[in-house]
Amino acid sequence: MKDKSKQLIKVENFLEDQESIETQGKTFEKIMFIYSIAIKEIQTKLEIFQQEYKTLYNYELINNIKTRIKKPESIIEKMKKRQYKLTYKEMVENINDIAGIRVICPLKKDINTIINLIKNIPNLKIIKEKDYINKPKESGYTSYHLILEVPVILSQSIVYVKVEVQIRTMAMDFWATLEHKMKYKSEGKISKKASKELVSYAKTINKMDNKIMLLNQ
Ligand code: 0O2
Repeated sequence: MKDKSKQLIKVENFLEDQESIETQGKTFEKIMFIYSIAIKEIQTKLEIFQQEYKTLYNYELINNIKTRIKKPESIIEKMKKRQYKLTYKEMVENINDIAGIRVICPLKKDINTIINLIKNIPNLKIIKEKDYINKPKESGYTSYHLILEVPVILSQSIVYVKVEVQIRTMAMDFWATLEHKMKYKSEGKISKKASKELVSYAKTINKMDNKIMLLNQ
């Protein structure tokens, strides 16, 4: 039976309308607490799929699951870049990857299996999908992104928050991790020559992913 006493709310309504994010006080802690529960919920479900495939089907569907909450400095930087007002309301409405989960799998075909498993989790809403596998980013970046709306069940209310899930193969992850490090070290400015090389390595990795998948079949 449904618990009708629980109020359904979006995380936006949990906040003082115009409070500034830069103070990073109690409100920040409260919001991040809710995001961290949403991460735990999805992480647990993914770990169950991972174990299920291993135990029942003797198949390694997922190698690794990584989670993170975006650092306040990175949130503020992203908001400034996009010219949002630095309020919590703007933050939760517009920044989709405050809570992030990365799922790494062995083969390209596993990505679709994982997407379907996530889509079939009850009570989750998919609010955005980005297929950077069929349409890689200009940088060469490949991955599949799902932005989920996750209900976080608290004692007095159910709060909906967004979680970004990035799904990619080990090879894609190898490229993305190194490229991210290179960009981070050079504060986002890498030479044209290096960018071109990175795009070509991404293409090589994609070819390798396709070949390895065929080899496995
Ligand atoms: P970090 O450090 O990983 O958190 P949106 O508001 O969702 O429409 P957004 O957030 O720009 O737009 O989404 P996008 O570009 O689809 O995905 C953002 C995240 O994807 C990034 O988060 C990276 O994790 C990853 N990503 C996107 N493009 C690249 C890329 O070219 N190289 C690498 N290595 N990763 C990429 P952050 O906040 O940039 O970084």
